[in-house]
Amino acid sequence: MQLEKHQIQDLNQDALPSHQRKFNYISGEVKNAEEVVKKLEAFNIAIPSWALGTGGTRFGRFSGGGEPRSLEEKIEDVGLIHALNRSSNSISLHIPWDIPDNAASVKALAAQLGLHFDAVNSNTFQDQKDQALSYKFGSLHHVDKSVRQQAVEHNIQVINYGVELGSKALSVWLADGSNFPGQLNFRNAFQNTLESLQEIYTALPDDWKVWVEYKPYEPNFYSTTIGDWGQSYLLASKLGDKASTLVDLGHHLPNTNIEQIVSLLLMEGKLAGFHFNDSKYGDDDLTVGSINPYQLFLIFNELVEGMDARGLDHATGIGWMIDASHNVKDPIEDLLQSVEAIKIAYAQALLVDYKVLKDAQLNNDVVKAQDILQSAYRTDVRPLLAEARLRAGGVIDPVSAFRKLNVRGELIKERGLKTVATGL
Ligand code: RM4
Ligand code: MN
Ligand code: MN
Repeated sequence: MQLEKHQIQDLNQDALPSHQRKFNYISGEVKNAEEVVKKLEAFNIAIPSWALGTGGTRFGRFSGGGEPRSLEEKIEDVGLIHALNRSSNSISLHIPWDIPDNAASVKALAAQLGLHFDAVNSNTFQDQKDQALSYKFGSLHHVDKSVRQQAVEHNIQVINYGVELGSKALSVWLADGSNFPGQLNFRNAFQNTLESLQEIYTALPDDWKVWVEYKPYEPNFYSTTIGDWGQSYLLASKLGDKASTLVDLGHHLPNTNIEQIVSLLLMEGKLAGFHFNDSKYGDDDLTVGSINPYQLFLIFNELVEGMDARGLDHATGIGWMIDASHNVKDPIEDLLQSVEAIKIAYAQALLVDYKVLKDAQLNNDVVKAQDILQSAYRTDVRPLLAEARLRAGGVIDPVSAFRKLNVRGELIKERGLKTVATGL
């Protein structure tokens, strides 16, 4: 299914008068409205191929129907998201959940929908059919060299797929860890991981990067070999310039100050990018901004200030991606909400006057500093987002457009009610 231009225009026609009123109001209130709209237009967030179907937990999975049955259909779904919000112009593949057997035709389909391929992700946390050796006790950190070798080769194969698709980064997340004290020698596990990553690093093309993701627990519950940003940063530093640390918002213990981590990684030139989601307890993979939108804003506040300090382009300086799972929502609606939440936080951060904030900091004016941040956070920037979408050819209100156009109903007609997408 593809959306026609006239469908989008018709919907916008109805919503225009109300949008115009709100946009005029905020343009009068905010000094840099025009600049913010331009930046929002340029800002895109990659959609993960594994999040287009219904997610599940170890207790069950409740499919909603019309799920993509193939990589091609997943690309079409991202095409639909992008047609509505004009902010999701790339897809990130998880291999082997999605194997681009025919790279040329997959690439052509994506290009036709205005999409390209973001980072490719390897998977050594599950055993695949026909796999010689098991990852039950880990992959790149494994005590057995031949298991490590198998995992290294898988990562190199993923790079090769990515090269064919035009990706520029390999994202590595390892489930490697231990479930019980004494199971593992921490130093050896770390050293093995480093050596395996070094082999993968050597296989990277010149213009590629490797992103090292960390996570404190799950599936292992006593230790994870790349468990926090310090361990990831240590690996990335030892590997070299092409390696950096990927921050997944759900991969922190409760109350961790993620914005401070982000600020320092950025300062060191070692922030690869993000996996956006939200959580209450752990790696809950909930809709971005659904639980703690203020934290998301504070992260963007550090990002904007830190990226400007380093002269980085906001849209392309680091990787922006969603990593979420949808157990009870329509996956496309959930992703539209997530993209919206990310862009809201970004726009609010763009409202912060960093000169005035710096002044407040230098004068230890704590009250003023808090006020500057919270005033930006409490500004309703949604009309700025809608304006950016409108100018880029998208819809004023993506979720309501998705519903009015009965997109899910059409997808169910096309694909059936009982389809199951590969992924989380
Ligand atoms: C992990 C991690 C990875 C993701 C897998 C599916 O918790 O977030 O980034 O690829 O889940
Ligand atoms: Mn992740
Ligand atoms: Mn995760």
